[in-house]
Amino acid sequence: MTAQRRTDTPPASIKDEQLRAHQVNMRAHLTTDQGIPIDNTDNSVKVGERGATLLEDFHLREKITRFDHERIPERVVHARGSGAHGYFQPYDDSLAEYTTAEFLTDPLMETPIFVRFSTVQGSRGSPDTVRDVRGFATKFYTSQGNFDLVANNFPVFFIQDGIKFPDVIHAVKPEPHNEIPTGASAHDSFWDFVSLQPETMHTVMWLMSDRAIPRSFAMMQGFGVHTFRLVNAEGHSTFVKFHWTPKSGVNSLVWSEAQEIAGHDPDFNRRDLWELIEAGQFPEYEFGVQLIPENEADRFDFDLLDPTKIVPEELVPVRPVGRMVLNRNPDNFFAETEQVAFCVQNVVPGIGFTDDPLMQARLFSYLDTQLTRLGGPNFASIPINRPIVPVVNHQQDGFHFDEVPARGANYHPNSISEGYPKDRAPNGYVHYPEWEEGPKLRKRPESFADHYSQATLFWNSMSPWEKKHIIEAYRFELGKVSRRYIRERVVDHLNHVDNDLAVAVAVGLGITEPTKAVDNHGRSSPALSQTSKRGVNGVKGRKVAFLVADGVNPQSVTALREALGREDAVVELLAPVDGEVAGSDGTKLPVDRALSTVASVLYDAVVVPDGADAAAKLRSNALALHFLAEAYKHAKPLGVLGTGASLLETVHLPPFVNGFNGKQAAAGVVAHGDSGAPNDEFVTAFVKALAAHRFYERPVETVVA
Ligand code: HDE
Repeated sequence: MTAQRRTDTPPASIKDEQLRAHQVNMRAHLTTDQGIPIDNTDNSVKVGERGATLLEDFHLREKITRFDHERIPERVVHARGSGAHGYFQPYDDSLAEYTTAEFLTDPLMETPIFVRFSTVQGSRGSPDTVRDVRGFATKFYTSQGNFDLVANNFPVFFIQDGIKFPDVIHAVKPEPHNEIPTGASAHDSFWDFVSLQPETMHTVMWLMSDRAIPRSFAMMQGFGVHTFRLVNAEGHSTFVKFHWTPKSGVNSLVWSEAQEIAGHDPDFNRRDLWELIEAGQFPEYEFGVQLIPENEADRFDFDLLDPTKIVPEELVPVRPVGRMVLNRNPDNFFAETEQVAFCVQNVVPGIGFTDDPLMQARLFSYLDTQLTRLGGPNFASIPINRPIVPVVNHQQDGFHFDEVPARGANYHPNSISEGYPKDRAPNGYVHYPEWEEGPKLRKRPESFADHYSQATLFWNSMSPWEKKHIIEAYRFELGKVSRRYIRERVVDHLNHVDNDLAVAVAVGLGITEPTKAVDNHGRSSPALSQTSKRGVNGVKGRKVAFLVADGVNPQSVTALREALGREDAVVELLAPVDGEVAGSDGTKLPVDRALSTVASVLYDAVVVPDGADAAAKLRSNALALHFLAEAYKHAKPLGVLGTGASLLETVHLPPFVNGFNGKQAAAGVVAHGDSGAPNDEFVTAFVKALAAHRFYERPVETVVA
């Protein structure tokens, strides 16, 4: 049973209506691009039935030509992405003190948005679940024009100055001689760059953490990274950091699982986003700001203009100011998700830039890249990119110009059109008049020199399981690096972050353990740990596999399935073969999928219902046993009912080797000893375990799966 499909259609926004005006009614007869009705699209025009094809066949030529030119260049980074429509709404008008941006200050205003999530390194067809940064770009179609918040799911970036962007991207992308690897940073050139550019250290810690393998786009944070400005009606500026926090908690996969998913379902995150929205389980994110008065910018031991630094939440709390809901899937991937063009320079009155040198380079790059990618300067009038407010100016002509400007002057000032269109719009955009003076220099500031303290802060803030995963990730990535001296240089840098970390990585790589180079400063920021952000807001959209076979006790299936459905979780019955299984009382239960077509890595939890005959059949089915053991290894909640518990013994899961008696349950293993329908206590405990997501404290080292 899948979760209830959406029956209510979200109300159309102005943006939806604008897009609908471009929709094509396909319930008609075929025509050519010129609108000429087509008689037959299955055969080309030939001389006789078997003779030469004629050049005059304009339909053949047009059809083939259009096909030949279907591809546009993929994005140079963030090529693989998934989009969704939705809306943003501020909670109240409290930001009016800081900004004139209407969409942030009018609580009655629902601003239409389009979001595109992405990976960075891989090409358009690469798998979703690779270890990588995730893009989280939002286009707000505001009453004052488009605001694009082109964010990532990490709050920091690899480099401090945009001039290093081509270098870091060349280093991480597939190597130029053989175009290997796809969707991975585990190769020599990336780590060579990292080892020579220590400003990468902080962001690389995030990359080695589970943040780089999110369970769902609906379960990851988003960060504007740079310090922006909010500017109020008096022209006063306040520094601001932008945050998205998912309402479903921040949850991740584990690495071996992520790798397997890449084979079983390369579209895992894309499918999940699509299905959540189709089922009406709309992903939601809270929008938050960290506000820093300009005169307090110097109170930190880092530079606010340095994009490799966070402002710890303990120093400046994140103030929740609004929420975003994703409630509509695109109608067409190419028209919307592929052609959407985010540009960092798209800001509205009330929002401004700073001198962050990474941001400054981005202000150039995004518009520039669209010129090639979308074939010229008119990309802003592609339907998905159009603002919802009128666009009036003297920009004209060029490839794909699709406006028909009214007759009159095409310059400013003019008198023949009575001066229209006019400048000096009320609340027209004014660049913040920051006072600047100094010599022209190609130089990094001294205040950007500390590359280790915040990497250490991140490390210190991790829970034991997060630290373990980080060590394993470094061992994996550097283990794929063939040049030993690169491995050694990275470990040397890690030794400046934390000696325990460096030693643990060195041991895994079989290289000399470094002796302590510096003292760990001992500071931490609890908000950085995923443990502070997991398991909130129930189990909406979580997928639970029920392993069933002939002889299953239907009572033990139905009650739990209904209870989980009420919580908006998705339940699927998996059996050795497709079709249906016969319950112990003769009831037929439809099977959702045959075990051979799925894998445990595609589910969040596993239930083995009661039923002696079913349990016996599953105990002799390697796919079922592997499914259960693997889910256990990946720290997932397991529910076992009555005789279903016998499967745990068969796969020799550590706490059960001496026989399972219903009381020895390990963390996240919820057992119901009796046959028959599970009681409320079991259901509550299982839902709670599902919401908690994973039980990393479980001993899994000896689990063979
Ligand atoms: Fe980007 N980035 N970037 N980036 N970026 C692009 O623009 C660039 C950076 C981010 O879903 C490109 O339209 C430079 C930080 C996202 O369409 C390109 C620098 C952050 C997306 C580009 C950065 C991002 C992009 C490629 C350093 C997080 C995908 C295609 C100076 C705050 C947007 C395109 C989408 C895409 C340049 C660094 C986020 C080439 C030069 C920092 C989410 O213009």
